[in-house]
Amino acid sequence: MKNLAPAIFPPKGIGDTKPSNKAVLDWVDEIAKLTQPENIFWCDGSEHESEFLIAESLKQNVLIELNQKRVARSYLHRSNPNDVARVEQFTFVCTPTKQEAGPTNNWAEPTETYAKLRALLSAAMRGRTMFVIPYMMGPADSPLTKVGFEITDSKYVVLSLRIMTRMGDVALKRLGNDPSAEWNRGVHSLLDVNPERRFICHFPRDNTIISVGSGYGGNVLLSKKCLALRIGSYLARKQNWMAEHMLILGVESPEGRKHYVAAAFPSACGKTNFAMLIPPAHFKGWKVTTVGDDIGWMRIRDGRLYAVNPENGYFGVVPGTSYKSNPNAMRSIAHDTIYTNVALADDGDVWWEGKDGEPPEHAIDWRGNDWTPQSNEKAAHPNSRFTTPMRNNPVLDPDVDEGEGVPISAIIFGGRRSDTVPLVYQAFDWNNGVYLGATMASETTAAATGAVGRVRRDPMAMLPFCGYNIGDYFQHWLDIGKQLTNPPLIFNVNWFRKGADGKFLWPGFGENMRVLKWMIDRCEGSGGALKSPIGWLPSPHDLDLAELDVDRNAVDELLGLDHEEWQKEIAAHKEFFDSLGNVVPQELQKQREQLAAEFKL
Ligand code: OXD
Ligand code: MN
Repeated sequence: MKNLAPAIFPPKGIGDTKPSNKAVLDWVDEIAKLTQPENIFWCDGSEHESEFLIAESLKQNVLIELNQKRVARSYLHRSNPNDVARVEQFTFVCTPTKQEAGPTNNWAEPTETYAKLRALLSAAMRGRTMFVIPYMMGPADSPLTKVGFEITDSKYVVLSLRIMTRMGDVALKRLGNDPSAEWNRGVHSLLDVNPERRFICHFPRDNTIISVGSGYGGNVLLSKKCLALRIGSYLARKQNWMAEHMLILGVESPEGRKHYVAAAFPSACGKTNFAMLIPPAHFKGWKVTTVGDDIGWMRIRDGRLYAVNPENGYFGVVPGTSYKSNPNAMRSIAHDTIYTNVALADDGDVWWEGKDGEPPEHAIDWRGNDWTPQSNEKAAHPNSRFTTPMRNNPVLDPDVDEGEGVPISAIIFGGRRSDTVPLVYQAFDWNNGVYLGATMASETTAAATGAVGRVRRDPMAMLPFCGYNIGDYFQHWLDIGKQLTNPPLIFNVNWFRKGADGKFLWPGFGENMRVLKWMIDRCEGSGGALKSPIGWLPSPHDLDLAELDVDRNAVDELLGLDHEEWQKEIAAHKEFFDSLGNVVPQELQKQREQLAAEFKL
């Protein structure tokens, strides 16, 4: 079976950095007794350790060496073909009551689930190495920062977490020796990578995650979706902060005025591209910088929201990434990157659909089979990924390590919608913005297993990631709003609207700067807009469309509201709220009724 490599025995000085916190040591002891590994490897995230683990991974075929002249210090990993995306159907929130997990989560009773998982983990690491990884989410000195430990039997997880988190000594220092300090317990085992024994379980009350049977990043890099979002959102509500599925970017005018915006788009809807946007030539002197590409943690300070990116790297979708679509991502992944499930060209370079240049005449596809441009199969899996350090990003924001976070001027929601939803509009106020986020929808993508292209409601892009009752989550948003004296403006965008010919109406990518600029103008009180039933809409002349090759009719269509489409949309909002039972806050029901009245429903 792929990935199930035997134990490794490191030379002295590697794999022996034991934490001193007694609570951690007791827990590791307990998991080792249960899983019975051949040995325990205490990770410290050092260069030395990483070199050793890469060498072992190459020997055991967990990693494949790439042409180091083309992609320096970079490797390819192939996951089991049955294990290539997040599995929402096998993801559970295990709270004492089903009510606490709410209508959008799979719920499982904690005691029974612990017993089931303990049975699966019993002797699961026999003959293998158990790695203990200390990591930190957030800058070293941030009040938002959290410490986690992940136990895993996968070297791929160790090497990926070294990129994705601040790993090792920094985390141990942050935790200290207090056995009652808050830290997350994560246990991962590949087991036999069998979908029938694949469970991603969260125990928010215990700050614990157990993930078995998968090797795919979103299911096993427990720092990311599991801690930073599911457990994170649960802690955030309790502790009065916000854990959101949001990119964070900085945008600076030629005069040096800088704003930060946070944007929640569902998985594989262009968060990484937007966070690394390069303004078109017409916007000379404008700069966009990245704070984060996937997750934003925000807290209130002086009546404003301040955000940090808890992560240290990017786990991005590869297909479609090119020098045309996202030059900064291409530069980021040109070295020190782990690729998962892309194709391997005969010259040892990586290949994927949508990469610049001609496809290779022959390659090995993501499954390990021969591939040519004539093949019916894709060379790279549609959800193939790069894992790359954020320090590789040429436009990394200088304040990415700022513990206080960056002040957020605007929050943007958005999804993939072929119709109905205009290119951009602004909510009337915070509560109306919360309604807008709560009712957002998107066509599904390959980031999770299941049908692709189906419109589903994905509130705040958190449907798969909210670790508690979604009604309480909406209320938390409303409650945060009450504490803000200087709230961010809230917008909705849709880069994906199509015309009657089925083609995208908007060019997207760098041209999204035009929309971003209008949002910044609105933040500064200068941008024009018309009041519409759904919010403030720009008219074509409010957007800077100079030197853009999009015809006037397309712009009208992009900014237009179709009465019948919106009647259907509002009916779908009602259907969605009804499907949640009676958890939706009154304020949001009121917002919906007002909107329905506007459309004579
Ligand atoms: C991701 C996702 O990997 O949202 O970021 O699925
Ligand atoms: Mn994501």
